Amino acid sequence: MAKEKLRADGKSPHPKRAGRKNFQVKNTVAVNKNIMKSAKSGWGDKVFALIKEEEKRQTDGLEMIASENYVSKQVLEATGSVLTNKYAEGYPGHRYYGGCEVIDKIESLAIERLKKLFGCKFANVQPHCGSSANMAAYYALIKPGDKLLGQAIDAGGHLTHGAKVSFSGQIYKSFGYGLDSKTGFLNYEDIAKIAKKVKPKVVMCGYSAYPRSIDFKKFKKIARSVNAYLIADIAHIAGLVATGYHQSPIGIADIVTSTTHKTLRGPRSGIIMTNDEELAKKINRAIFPALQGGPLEHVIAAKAVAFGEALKPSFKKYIGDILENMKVFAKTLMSFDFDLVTNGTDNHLILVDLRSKNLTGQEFESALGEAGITVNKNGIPLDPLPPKITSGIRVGTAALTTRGMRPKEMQRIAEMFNIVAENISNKKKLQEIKREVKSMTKKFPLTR
Ligand code: DSN
Repeated sequence: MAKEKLRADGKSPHPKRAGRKNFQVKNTVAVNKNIMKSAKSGWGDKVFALIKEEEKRQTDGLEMIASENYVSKQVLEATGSVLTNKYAEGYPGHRYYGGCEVIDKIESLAIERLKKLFGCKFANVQPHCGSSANMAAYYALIKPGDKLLGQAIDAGGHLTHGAKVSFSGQIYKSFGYGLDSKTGFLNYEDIAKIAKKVKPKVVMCGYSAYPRSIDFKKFKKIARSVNAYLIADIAHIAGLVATGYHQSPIGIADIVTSTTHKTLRGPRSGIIMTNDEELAKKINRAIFPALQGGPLEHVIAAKAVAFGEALKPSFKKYIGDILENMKVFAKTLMSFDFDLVTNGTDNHLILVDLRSKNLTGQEFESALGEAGITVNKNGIPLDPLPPKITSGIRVGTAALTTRGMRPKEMQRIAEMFNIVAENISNKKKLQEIKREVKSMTKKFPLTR
């Protein structure tokens, strides 16, 4: 029975056993202990069968979404641990529930490691995600109706930086700055002019789809010139900042927010940092009790593990490898006449402008998907097409670098992109590439 192949609905394919449940969850501790083991054990739960299916998808394909990565086994285990059972509203030493003595040690460890990693004085590790980190940063600094200036979403900004469909564009009076229409780079003089006109209370910098470095000092000057606070959202470049491959906003921006699952290679979550003690208190109150209830201590434990991994010298090498891989990938793609926004990249991602290839982002994302390569369609600056179609794609190298892929593979993958672009409707060719992708990924297993 244990070895019997299961259907996705968790029922046995054996006709006599088909109606029966394959297992009963006797205790949740056993379930949480090792979810991947459970998925493989043949217990038959429908969810575990689907998790297994997703694991296979992640293993067999080339993951090139710039905001994704593969976490270590230890991060995965902490995320799936018994800590999910515990309520711990409050902060270490000041909880509203009993039995938090171990949880306190775990959360304190996460805070200490995070402070060491980024060299900051105060850190909050409770935000459930990047959006809640940004929400708490605003809550700590401004009131509903105050003015917020962030990068427009169609210029690479994030929803929470003031987009009208987000709370940030509805609760606050939001204004957007764009990119230089000729170069695609940030134009600090233009941003300063907009800030002078708008007079925001908060300037937000840091982006989801910007392939170049950010000068936080210039942003600070702009913010201070209009008496505004500066928030830096380093969600994408956190790993680069932590290892010195990108200027750090710590000590420059008033508040720094981030996710932990992109180049930082931790669990799906958020963090907030500052060097200002008064702001730190406001941030803590914003997260709890204002915006969140019980912290996800299993995820906080996984963050502590990931921060520990990021403090090791091998993580610095890893980030260097991501950047080298991206340089090679971008150069090879350009040799096939793909246009890149800003003509290149300083970080882990590129934005490909597909107009010269006569393709939309949607078409290329879908064809690459058929070939086993996952990317996301992405608007380019001043994109004439709507967000569901777009004229571009965003591509990153963080996840493939985690698998151990290096410039040789990057070159071949860029060639595959070209083959897919030239054979967009040729199903046979796309299947051929998919087979090649599968054999390439076999050489770079996920369990490390
Ligand atoms: N949605 C994320 C990204 O893909 O960049 C940003 O939070």
